[in-house]
Amino acid sequence: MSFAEKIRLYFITDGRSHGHERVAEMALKAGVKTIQLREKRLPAREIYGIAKRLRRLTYDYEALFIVNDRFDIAISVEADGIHVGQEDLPAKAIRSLIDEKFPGMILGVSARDLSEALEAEKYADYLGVGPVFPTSTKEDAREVIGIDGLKKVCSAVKVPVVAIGGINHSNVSEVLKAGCTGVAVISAIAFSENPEKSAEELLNLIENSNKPH
Ligand code: 3NM
Repeated sequence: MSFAEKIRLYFITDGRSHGHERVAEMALKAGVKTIQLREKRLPAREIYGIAKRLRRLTYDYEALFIVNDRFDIAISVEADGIHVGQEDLPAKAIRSLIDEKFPGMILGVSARDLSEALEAEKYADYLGVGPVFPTSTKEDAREVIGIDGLKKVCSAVKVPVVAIGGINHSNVSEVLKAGCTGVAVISAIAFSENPEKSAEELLNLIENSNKPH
């Protein structure tokens, strides 16, 4: 399966529902091929433990494992990739480290508008772009960029774009039509009563949308 196919549905676990491992395993069982660990509350030692277990799980399911923000933890558990936001370690610095010491590691960078996206794509293997719609999952999310904002970024950058923010079953097809490679979700899976079923339904909707490009 290609990288583009793997990031078509990108699940982020932030630990606020069902527990990281349980919800990640439900998503993996449904067929999700990219899991990101985004843990902002716990001490490093605990995040490391969770990351190690998620690394094992994602190996078993042949899925990508990406760690948010914590490059130290990503390296320690041999994650496939690291994802950084605009307030985290600079993408440029991480790119140099990856090229020098961790070749092949994936670098994802969040971008909230066209100028951030154009800067980030110099270093990133993919961009996380949003919030496309209002989200209550990220307290410090900026104003929404909407489908039009997403389209602008997707047509301007060369690296794959993963759209994020308020994406769910009712809008996923519209989001993919904007030209992005994949969609990232937290609540559409994690806050569902049945995360596995929810992930399966999202994958079906995605399967019926346009193919990745
Ligand atoms: N980053 P949900 S929005 C983690 O815009 C995150 O960069 C965003 O959660 C960004 O799928 C977001 O529940 C939260 O809306 C996504």
